[in-house]
Amino acid sequence: MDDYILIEGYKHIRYKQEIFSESEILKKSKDFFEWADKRRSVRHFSNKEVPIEIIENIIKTASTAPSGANKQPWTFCVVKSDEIKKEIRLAAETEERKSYNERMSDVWLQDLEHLGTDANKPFLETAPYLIIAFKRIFEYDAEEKKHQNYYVNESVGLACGFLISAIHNAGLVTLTHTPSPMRFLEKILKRPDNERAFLLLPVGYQAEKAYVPNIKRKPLEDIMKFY
Ligand code: IYR
Repeated sequence: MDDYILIEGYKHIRYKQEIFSESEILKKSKDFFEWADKRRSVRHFSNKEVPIEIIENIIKTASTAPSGANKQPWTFCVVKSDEIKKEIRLAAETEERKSYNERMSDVWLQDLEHLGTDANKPFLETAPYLIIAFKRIFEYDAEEKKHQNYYVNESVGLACGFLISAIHNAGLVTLTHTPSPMRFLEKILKRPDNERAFLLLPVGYQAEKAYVPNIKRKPLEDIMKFY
């Protein structure tokens, strides 16, 4: 009977989240943190195949993120084709070389030094998949009329966060790659004019021997202020 109500004439269905005891919640929140804290941005990939169903599940998870007016303003392009990966790598490295050699300031380059990044992006060809997240800045209706989306950057940023967690949960690795400018991705993947490249994430197994920089997360007292 009471499994739905009407608000402004719109159906609202009953929602019931599982409830745990306080001690269970304490344990779950701690366990989840410790699991999340194991995630690292990894640049050394294995070329081992990953079934597409796993990528589909990861993308479905990303799409559970909240979004402005529930517009879900994202498209995730999945690249498996070796030819397209090569094309993306060449274009990304061309932009990156310009960035590292001319566009980035000395301070910026210094800030990146300890991470060991440079303009070479072999992972764009090694990883079995590249996922390119596009933000949809507006939508076309059936009459080709444009309708705006809301909080697009926040929404797609959240979806990418969910995506990264889903990748970590599956035991796979990724990194957030942002070749700048990224317009070449729209051209290579022939995306419609309402889409802008947002983030590029290679996905796969880590290389047998993968290395990550020895960096630390900020302590709680630096990131949390209690009032
Ligand atoms: N987009 C470049 C440079 C780069 C910038 C930042 I800020 C990083 O945290 C890491 C890299 C690249 O992908 O190499």
